Amino acid sequence: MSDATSSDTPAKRQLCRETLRELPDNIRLPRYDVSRLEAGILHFGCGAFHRAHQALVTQRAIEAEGRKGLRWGIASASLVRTNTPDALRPQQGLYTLLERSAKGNHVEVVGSLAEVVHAPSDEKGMAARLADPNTRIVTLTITDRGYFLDPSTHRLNVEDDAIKEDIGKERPATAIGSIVRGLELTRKAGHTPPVILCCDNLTSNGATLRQAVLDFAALESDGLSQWIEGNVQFPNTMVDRIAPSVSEHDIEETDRLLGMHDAAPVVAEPFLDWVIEDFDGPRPAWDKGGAKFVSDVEPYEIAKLRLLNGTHMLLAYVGSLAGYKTIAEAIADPLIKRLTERFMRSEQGPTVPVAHSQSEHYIDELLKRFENPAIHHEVGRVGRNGSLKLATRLLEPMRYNLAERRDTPCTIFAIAAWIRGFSMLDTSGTAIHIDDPNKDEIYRLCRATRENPLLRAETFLEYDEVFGEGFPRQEKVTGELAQAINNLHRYDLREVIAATLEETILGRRYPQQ
Ligand code: CS2
Repeated sequence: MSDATSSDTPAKRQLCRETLRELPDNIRLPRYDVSRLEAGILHFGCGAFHRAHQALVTQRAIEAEGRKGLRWGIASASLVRTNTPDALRPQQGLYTLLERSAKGNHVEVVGSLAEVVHAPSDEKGMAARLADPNTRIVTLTITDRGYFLDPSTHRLNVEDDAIKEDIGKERPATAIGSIVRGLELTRKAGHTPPVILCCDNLTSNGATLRQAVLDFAALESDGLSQWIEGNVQFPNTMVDRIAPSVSEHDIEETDRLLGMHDAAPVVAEPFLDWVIEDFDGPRPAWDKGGAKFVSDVEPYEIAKLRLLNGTHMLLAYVGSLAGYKTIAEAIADPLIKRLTERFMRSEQGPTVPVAHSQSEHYIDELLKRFENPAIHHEVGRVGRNGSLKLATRLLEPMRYNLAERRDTPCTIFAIAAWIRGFSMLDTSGTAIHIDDPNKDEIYRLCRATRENPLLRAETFLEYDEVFGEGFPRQEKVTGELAQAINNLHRYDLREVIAATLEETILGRRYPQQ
């Protein structure tokens, strides 16, 4: 930048405030003075999803309000790693968003990050930032893993070491601990607390976060927990935009499009949706940027979690067994597409509390979104942390279907495919790496039940932390899961998918007659 270099080779120009005006005309720029933004929002989790979704909607909101909008800049924090702050700081928080579709790219520079924070080394600290009266809204995208919830009860896992470590700490490391500490400071100072918006794919995400915060606060002081209960709003939200991880190729392409370097671009599909439960208090004009404020988020949330995220799990596990690298590659396989459609229309669809025509329309739209060939959404990434995601996305709808006496062969198949991944060996005979906080226990269950599909099905279904307590018609579920596990071990994947679709039995029947 200004002090760039005195060496012979001039430094490559880099995206920052000073170089904004040099960008080609076809790049959409922030339509406000980015140097005058103030942080009114504190964000936990400065990842690709946040930057492709909330930061863009906030950019639109700031633009819609003119000068008044400048108070809604975001102080966006990475909670552990320094890569994103390191990449974004030299760019004063500016970065490129590439919206990709088969038709081409829409390229936009986003400027709504007023500050980029690395929480552990931040001088102020997250709690003090939360308690700052200028912080009117706190948002979170920390993935399921960041909440330390028991997956079957959705309550804070108070036995987790990260949570135990944070109790009573002045500068907690977890988001939940920092929120509680920040609210404690707010209460002491007598300020109005900020509204806290969870933007992760959890069931009733606001209510779930609220309960986790109350659970943490109660470990420290009942008074604080009661004060939070009576004074802090945690609206529910539904967030939706597919944002794959960024590759070297994406960075090179962005540099080519900009004619200068951007160390931290993000990629997303054109689709964007954000539904927020209405709350009291000031907020950016997010509704001008594509968000909706509604009185009840639940129908949107259930439809999204089951039809989008649940189907993503099926595609990720079946796709990876088939050797595909991305969701788009997996669904381009006609057999997998048939399985996916059956799963969406006959199993997940009927469990969603919206009109049939609406859910069919959503399914049609989703199939096109999954097929977007310009989005390289890796199956390994989509499938990670499955043990935390199964309950909401597959098991709850399956329970509902079983109670309604509706069969769920595709759901059972997806669960069997997830389990199968943990017993796959690489060429050196080692279990393949799967990113999951419970992976050691899952590998252990696989080793303990080797060669015995029925025992494996029973053992997994008894793994309460993941599967919860029993299913309606448990014996039927056990038999079908054993069958699917057996088939995936013994037969060619395509044969197994075809048998699932045709509802035929391959090999021996479980439980044995
Ligand atoms: C995906 C989501 O990785 C996953 O769990 O299902 O990240 C999904 O892409 C987003 O929720 C789309 O809105």
